[in-house]
Amino acid sequence: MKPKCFLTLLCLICISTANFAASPNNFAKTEPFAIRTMPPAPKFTDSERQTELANRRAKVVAAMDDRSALILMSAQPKIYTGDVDFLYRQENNLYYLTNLKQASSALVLIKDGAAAAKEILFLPRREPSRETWNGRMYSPDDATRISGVKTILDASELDNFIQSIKDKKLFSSTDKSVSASTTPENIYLLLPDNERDSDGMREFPEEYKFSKSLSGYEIKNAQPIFADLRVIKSAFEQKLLQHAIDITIEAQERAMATAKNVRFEYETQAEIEYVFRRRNADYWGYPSIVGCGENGTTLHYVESQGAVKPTDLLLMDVGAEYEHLTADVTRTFPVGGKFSKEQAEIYQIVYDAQEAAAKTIKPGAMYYEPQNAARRVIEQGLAKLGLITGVGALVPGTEQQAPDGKGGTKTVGVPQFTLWFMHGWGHWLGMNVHDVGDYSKPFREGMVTTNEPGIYIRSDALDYLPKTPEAQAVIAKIRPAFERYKNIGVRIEDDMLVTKTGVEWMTRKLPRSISDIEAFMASASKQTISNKQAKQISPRIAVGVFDRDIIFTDMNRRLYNGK
Ligand SMILES: [Mn+2]
Repeated sequence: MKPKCFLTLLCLICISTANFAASPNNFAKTEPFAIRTMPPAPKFTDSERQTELANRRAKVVAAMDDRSALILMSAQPKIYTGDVDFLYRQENNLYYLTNLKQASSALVLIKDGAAAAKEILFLPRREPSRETWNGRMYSPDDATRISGVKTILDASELDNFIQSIKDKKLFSSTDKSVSASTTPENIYLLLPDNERDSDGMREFPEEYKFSKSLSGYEIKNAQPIFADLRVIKSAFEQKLLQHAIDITIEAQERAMATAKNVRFEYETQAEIEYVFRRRNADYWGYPSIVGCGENGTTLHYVESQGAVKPTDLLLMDVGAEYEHLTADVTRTFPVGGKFSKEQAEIYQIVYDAQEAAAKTIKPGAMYYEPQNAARRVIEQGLAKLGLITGVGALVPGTEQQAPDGKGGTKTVGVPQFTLWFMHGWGHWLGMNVHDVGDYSKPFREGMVTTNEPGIYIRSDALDYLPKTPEAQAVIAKIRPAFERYKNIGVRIEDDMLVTKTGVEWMTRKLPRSISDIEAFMASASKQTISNKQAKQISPRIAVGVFDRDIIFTDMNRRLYNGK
């Protein structure tokens, strides 16, 4: 080690030791500031995976009524354009119970009073013509080895099964090898469960149509069963999710370190998604948000066409997806390596809000507790900077009288702080970026939530306030601060695992405090970007995806199948 390097390192250690006292999750305690190659993917044996999946299926069955059947259909391919599809993604709950990515498949669980439920997997038969075009399909043995489901029927039997349900007859496969001993009374399907999907056409149109074609059954929505299970992450899932988060941390660090050489946002997006692909993520869990300067004030900005300027903050809200589990991590950092006074003032409020929220999370606490803690800190901070007229101040014109619970009335309305912090504090994280789970139940060990306060000083925000004297008076009061902080957008988002006693920051390795970010930028931007790969690379079980019979002409069929 050269003396100069050693001095630099010593300085960094001093900085990091000082920071550590203030921030228990400081990443610099044990590691130098550099872009790290994160650990390799977790590995599971066939038996570990089968046991995990069998446990999940057993829990689903335990939650079902007796004499009922659950039918899970694979996701439909989604059209990108013409005969080109988007990348295929399996329906989450089918994947949750089988880890199978094959299209045109279905899983049926039948609970008929017997000790063990019947599990039937309907799987399309391997076909040389299809494999030639789209790659290898699972054999029944592959499917059993991956999922642990032992009864595999050809997907063509699914029609018979559906017909037997419609006719209320006992199901028997064509070769009589599989048959049901009873007919179910209730059918569980994935059905719409919120106001954004009231006609069922957003996510589960086939299931919804099927449910309408059945009579004489009680049709039950399987979603609450899955939501209750998926909201708690097993040790197996925690390892996979941690890997998705680790890939995302590596990507964020690379993006921060390369920012000084970047001219446009799409280049930073490319640095991030390069790491996703290189670390064999499935994909992103949601389109990458990379916004510089005022673009950072648009919550879901995905165009990435703006210039990256050294005097601006760059906001990156990105998440790699690995084995159907997605990270969701936001960092906002100064492109030039140093926060300006105004940027730092806004950033510190958001940071403090995050810290305050995290301290309230523990088993038994309610979701509104961190939400309220974060809001309180942000409201106080905005009042101090003069961006709102005071704590508790309302947007003029939104005031209403509401019962105060003591026989009188009180004034309620839209709080002024929501001009600058207009989204929720966090959400469940898992197979969906905004994952399933009931927000009205207390925190339990194994839940994973994001912690993502933000402040966005949008340049047109004041234009939409009412043109009343009251509103104009508020605008006049906050305008000087508004002019000072205009176009600054800051979000900090971390992924938090609820533990027995509190919370674990799954994203703790990624620099987050102002001093850590500045030290990281100073150190990592001098580094040559390493293309060192993790020691262990992790290719995964491949499966060809097909559904488009349009390309399988008669000639193909005769060529490959001889008929
Ligand atoms: Mn989020």
